[in-house]
Amino acid sequence: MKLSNATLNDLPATVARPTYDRTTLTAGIVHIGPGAFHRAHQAAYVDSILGADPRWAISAVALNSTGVADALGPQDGLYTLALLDRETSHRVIGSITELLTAHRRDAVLSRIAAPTTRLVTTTVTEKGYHLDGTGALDVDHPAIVRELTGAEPSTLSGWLVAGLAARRAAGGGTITLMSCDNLVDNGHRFRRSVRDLAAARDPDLAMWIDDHVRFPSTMVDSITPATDDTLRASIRTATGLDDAWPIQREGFAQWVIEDDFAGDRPPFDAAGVQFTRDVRGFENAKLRLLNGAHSTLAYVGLLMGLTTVRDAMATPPLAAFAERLMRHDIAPSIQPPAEMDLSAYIDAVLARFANPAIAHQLAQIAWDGSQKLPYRLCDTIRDARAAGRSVDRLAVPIAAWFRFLELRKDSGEKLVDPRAEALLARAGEPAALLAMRDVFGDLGEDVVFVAAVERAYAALAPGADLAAALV
Ligand code: CS2
Repeated sequence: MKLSNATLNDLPATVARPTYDRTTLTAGIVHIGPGAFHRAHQAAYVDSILGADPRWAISAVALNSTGVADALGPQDGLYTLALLDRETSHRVIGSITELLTAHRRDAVLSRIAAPTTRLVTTTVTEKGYHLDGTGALDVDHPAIVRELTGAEPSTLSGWLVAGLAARRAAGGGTITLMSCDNLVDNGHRFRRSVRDLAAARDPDLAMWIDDHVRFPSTMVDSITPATDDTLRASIRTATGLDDAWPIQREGFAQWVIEDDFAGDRPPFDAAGVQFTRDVRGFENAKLRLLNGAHSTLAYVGLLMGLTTVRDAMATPPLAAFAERLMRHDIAPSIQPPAEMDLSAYIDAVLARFANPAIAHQLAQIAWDGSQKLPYRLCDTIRDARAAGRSVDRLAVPIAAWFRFLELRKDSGEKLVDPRAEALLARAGEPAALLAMRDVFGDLGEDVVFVAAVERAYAALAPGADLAAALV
């Protein structure tokens, strides 16, 4: 039997399920990019508030594939979320009430235009915003070039410009657009990607956006390993039902949102979301400490032949290196919000990484290094240089990334990165990689940093004692 509205009551009592009447829901949120992270994180928060306010259900829009719609459509949008903690618990999430794809252009645009829609959220990963190294819309990107000449929407910015134009024409009123991706100042960056395209295509629309659209920044956090066969099998055992696409994540989740909405906002506070005027301290702590250390474990761990974050944390020289990096090299660059104790935050992140219930693939974290490292490590390195601190340790994950690129080049295994071609062409040449301004900006001209990377790169040579490089 398949999970669906009709079989919800067949679930065992141990599995939590929607306590609200799904037939009374209206879609107040359009979410673009309903991948695993969205379904693990935001959709679960929404599921928690729909009993109190049924106006915030989610219309999920997948721009690049039909996989989610194909899997969840026959299940009425329902799916199971496994929370991997000391004990695993299961919860069926009911907040997605509509599944759209790019094939249904008019339905997507009308959903963005509808007055009942008051929030558009996105998880399209760093590369989905098509920004250049300065944070403006990348007008040289081929997909953006096509959109500038009036082609049908294909990028996030293109869809939103078309959707907001439809909203303006329909008198749909003010709306909030909220990025839930791991970018510094994600609200500001999201605004650039949408507004720059609108300004080039239709200056009146750009002015309408200034008056009607807010772009709050957010910090999102929950470790979400990709769905695998082990999960599928355990879900069948726990629920007694077939679920075409269950999701897993750690028990911990955090969501901090800048309180800058156009009109009313979902009552997320009741579900543990923090609204704040200043989200920057939270974003920096999370991106630099958690994601920066994650990428470090990924690249160094893969060089050491390890597979998961859990294994990396069980490898003393690497776990100790990640901790030193966080405490001595990254933490000094962060001004935490008053309520945050950075040392306790680091302890908690390290404990989460070591969670024995989670097999989080290092190879998954290693994807898209060219898009992630600028936020995760390069900003920290820039701050350390400006403050006169050593960057020797911070150079190690960068050098490990360079060695990882060589591994991929030599093995022929696919390098998952939108800049794969340029990266593979430069693999083996640290100076050429450091000259990529879209990744390193002016850091590539900083002789102290370049020398530190070259030393770390030599220490991480194939066959070298890698533990010795982790000082
Ligand atoms: C990870 C993140 O895949 C990655 O690059 O670092 O997805 C990380 O698990 C999340 O940001 C945690 O909130």
